[in-house]
Amino acid sequence: KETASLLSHNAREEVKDCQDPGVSSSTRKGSSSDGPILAFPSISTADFQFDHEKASDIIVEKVEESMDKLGNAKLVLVDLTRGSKILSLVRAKAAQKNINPKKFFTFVGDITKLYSEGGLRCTVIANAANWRLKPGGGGVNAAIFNAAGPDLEVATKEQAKSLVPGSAVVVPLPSTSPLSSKEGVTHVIHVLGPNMNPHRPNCLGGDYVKGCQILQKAYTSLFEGFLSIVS
Ligand code: AR6
Repeated sequence: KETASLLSHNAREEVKDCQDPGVSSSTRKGSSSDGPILAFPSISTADFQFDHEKASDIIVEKVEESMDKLGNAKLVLVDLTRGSKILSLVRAKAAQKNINPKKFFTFVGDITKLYSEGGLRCTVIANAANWRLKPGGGGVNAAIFNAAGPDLEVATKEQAKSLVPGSAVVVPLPSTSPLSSKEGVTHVIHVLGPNMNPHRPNCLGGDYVKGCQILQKAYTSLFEGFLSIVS
């Protein structure tokens, strides 16, 4: 309960303190005049132990590549805590590259409660999935499957049985799911990133040449999946 209220507090603070000129108050309230938003976690950088410097370079590079295709849509990188290293790295690198803060920004909060606790309406959210597309396992995967209820598991099975590293699958979320009714989420995109953790399947054993290629492919698939929904 304490963690929940802390997260909620953080999310509200982010809204209140947000210096980012790109996040208009109507975006935060989820006004319909704003374009669709994809909220995504940093793929592979927690349980899968991918290097944060390398991951942040890839996130910024891939975001930059998609900028021209977004139209009025936006991308938001989300993490749970204000002290998130990946969020600070990405913020700094995106600013260096002059990435339009109206189209890409970072947000502190639980990706399953962005609207109810953070006031940010994101119709599409990404999941850092496992290859079996199974619920549980911890991290953002467990949080999203728990919040969405059994509807997400059923809907996921209709789209795919498994994922190869570097790929993504778009899953339309039934309106009966609490994540749809409470948070306004219409689609979940499962993404499988590279794994550097020897205790998880398909570990790359420190091969960052392969790892970076797979993470690049993962973000390309994620952003293409999002664009296929909104275009
Ligand atoms: N809201 C926002 N961000 C979150 C949340 C949340 N509720 N929970 C975690 N994060 P991880 P991976 C952030 O470990 O490294 C799973 O067990 C977290 O701080 O979820 O790709 C799967 O089943 C980090 O920045 O994913 C796979 O087996 C980011 O989400 C494996 O872990 C990703 O952390 C995937 O590992």
